Amino acid sequence: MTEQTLFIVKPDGVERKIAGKIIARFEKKGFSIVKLKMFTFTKQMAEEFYSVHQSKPFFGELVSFITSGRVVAAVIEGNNAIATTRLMIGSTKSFEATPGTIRGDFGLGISDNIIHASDSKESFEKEVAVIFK
Ligand code: 3AN
Repeated sequence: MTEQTLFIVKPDGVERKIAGKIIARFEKKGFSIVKLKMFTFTKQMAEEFYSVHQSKPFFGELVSFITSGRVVAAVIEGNNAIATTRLMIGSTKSFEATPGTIRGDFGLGISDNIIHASDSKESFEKEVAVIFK
């Protein structure tokens, strides 16, 4: 089933100059890049993007981290894109993420966990509207 999803290399990934390596993993897997953009989140965009987490204790930290530097956002397309991309990024807590996943290979953080990816078709549609409007 061909579908699209969105991922974002977070400020820590861009700062560490691994955005290219991360994009290359998705290309190597067979996904096509449909849209690609480097930008810095405004506070307003970040609050909208992460609105499902508004009531969580880490919401402030989330917004402050994602707005802290440039990010690279991509829309990619391919078979089973949403679930496969979630497998490729690994668990939220990078220090627990399986080696071989992006978080498992590149980091140890939670807020600074290198990459975001949409977790459902509904999230994708909402997120793409915030970033590529
Ligand atoms: P994922 O990015 O794996 O889908 P979510 O949706 O549970 O994870 O959380 C969204 C983002 O919130 C994560 N990428 C992470 O940066 C941050 N986050 C999640 N849990 C925590 C936590 N306990 N402390 C700080 N930040 C967190």
